Amino acid sequence: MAAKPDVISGGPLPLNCGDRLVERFTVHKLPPEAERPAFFAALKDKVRFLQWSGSIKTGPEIMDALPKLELISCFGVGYDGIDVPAATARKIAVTNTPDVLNDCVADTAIGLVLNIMRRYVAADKYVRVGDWVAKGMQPLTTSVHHKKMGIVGLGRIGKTIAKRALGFDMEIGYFGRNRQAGVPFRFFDRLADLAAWCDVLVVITPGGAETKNLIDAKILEALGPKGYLVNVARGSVVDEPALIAALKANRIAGAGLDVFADEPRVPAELIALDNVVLAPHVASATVETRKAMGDLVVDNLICAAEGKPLLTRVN
Ligand code: NAP
Ligand code: 8YV
Repeated sequence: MAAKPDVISGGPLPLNCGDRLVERFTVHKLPPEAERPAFFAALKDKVRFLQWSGSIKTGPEIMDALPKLELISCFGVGYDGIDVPAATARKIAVTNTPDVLNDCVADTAIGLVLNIMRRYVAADKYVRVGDWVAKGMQPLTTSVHHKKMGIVGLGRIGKTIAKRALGFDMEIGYFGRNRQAGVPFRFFDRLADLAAWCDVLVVITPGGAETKNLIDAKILEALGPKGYLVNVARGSVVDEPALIAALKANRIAGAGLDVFADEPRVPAELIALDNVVLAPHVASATVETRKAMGDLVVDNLICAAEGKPLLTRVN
């Protein structure tokens, strides 16, 4: 029987996806940073594949340390940690896990919209700590239905969020670098105009240098004291200190956040605020979706090992 191809694993795969990997590959677990030069040197003549995460910072050093590298198979649709031009220049393919997570991420975005505008997390706490008895009714909240949702990045997930928002009779506008074909929603070519127009701004662009601090103090000012921000994209897309300042001064009404600038560390100032709802980067984190993502990571590796076309190549 032919030897199994070698793969470096950048982290555990969910559910039984790791078993599927081990069945077909000899798996080498990525060690802590300090041990990596020796680890890569020992494997440089045989490793062609990485089972990876798009958040692992992966530049030319790693690629050059593994000269036989053919594929970086990332878990997650976002791959902002990977230097894709450097990979392309070395004829290394990069794959991700698009589409299989659209529904879950959209569900989470809507969950955050509902939670921050209707204050359901606060309502739960209100009952538990006895405020209902002690103080009477919880203060009134803000309706979601028939409000205006601004979507920053109307891609695969953005369109899925829009579909759900239509179920709440919301009006939808969007911003991106391009007008999207075949959508009935209003396109804004200036992000500040979208922020000023909408009641809730939902951010779902890729991360990375191009979108860094796209949501800055000016955009938050345009969103205004009655506007809400929901970020399910990447922490880097929002200027976090500017967001904290705006929330503290009630210059925006509130924020629902699944992603942060320095995960898993969330600034204490943000945690202390009661006009935010926080989640630990769980938008795609269901058994069903994580299994589909893990399977896609393994399927891309199997395709590469068998010389077949990759399923979800990004370069
Ligand atoms: P996608 O289909 O590629 O959509 C991305 C959208 O962002 C496109 O509409 C694109 O439109 C827009 N965009 C790209 N660069 C932009 C820029 N510089 N300025 C403004 N708009 C820009 O990607 P997707 O599958 O929907 O995923 C989007 C992102 O969501 C991922 O990359 C990931 O970072 C994040 N995500 C987060 C979670 C989570 O757990 N919280 C889960 C999944 C995904 P134009 O090209 O027209 O600009
Ligand atoms: C994952 C994500 O939580 O797909 C993405 O881009 O951010 C999430 O689905 C993440 O990739 C897991 O590490």
